[in-house]
Amino acid sequence: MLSYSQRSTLCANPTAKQLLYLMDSKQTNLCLAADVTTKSEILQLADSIGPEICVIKTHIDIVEDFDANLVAELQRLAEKHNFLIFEDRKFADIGATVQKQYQNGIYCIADWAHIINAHSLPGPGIIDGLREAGLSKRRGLLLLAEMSAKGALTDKLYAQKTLEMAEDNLDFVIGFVTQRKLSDNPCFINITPGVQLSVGNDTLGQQYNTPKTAINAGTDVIIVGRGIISAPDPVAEAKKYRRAGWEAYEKLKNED
Ligand code: S5P
Repeated sequence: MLSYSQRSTLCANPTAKQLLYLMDSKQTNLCLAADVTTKSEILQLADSIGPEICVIKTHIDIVEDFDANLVAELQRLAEKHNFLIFEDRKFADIGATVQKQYQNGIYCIADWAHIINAHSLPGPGIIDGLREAGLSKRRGLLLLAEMSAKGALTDKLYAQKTLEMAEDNLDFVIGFVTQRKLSDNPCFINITPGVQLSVGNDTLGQQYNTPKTAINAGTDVIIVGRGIISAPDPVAEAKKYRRAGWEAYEKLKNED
């Protein structure tokens, strides 16, 4: 099995390269889902948990007191702690519309998010629309191939077709939001939500696997939200997830 940094040298997309490289150098495959609704909470999480993560994932539209300063501060903390910013916007419209949603409006996502994601449902035009706004800024796109929620419509055929769309767009698509590894192409980064230290679910359809199960299914990055942010000591909890994710990766690498 290639290491993250070996894979990094093979990738053309600068964001994919940077992410795989930083995961190995920082020894973390943990992404924090910072699903909180105020500026101060996001920045506090980013500063305190920043040293443990490779990516912070935001839902910028849930922040009640959003302003441009939040983005500037988040970028500063990303530099300080060496992590990337992933805006989990889940674009899902025609190319012309998502392009505006990506670069315009209040959030101007293209200006600050290294990584965004999109549903493959609308077909390849969604990638073309996002690429026109993002590639010149050296951004990367993840396609949602499989969702973690119970009853999701993302079956095997859907995931396979999503993979084919990604293969046709290797310059901009850097991987997938998925529950497992979808392809042997070392440049595709598999990112998996629905992760907690014990298997379970929430009351609204979310389903959880452990870090070890996710990494053993071939994923590269584990996304953890409430498992960390709802814990009494989020920093201590983040360290646990970081260790669990990294140990599972090292074990797989050494078995090879
Ligand atoms: O299939 C998915 C895709 C995503 S990006 N399932 C998910 O849960 N997510 C996101 O991951 C979701 O929007 C949330 O921000 C995070 C999971 O949060 P948790 O609190 O359940 O760990």
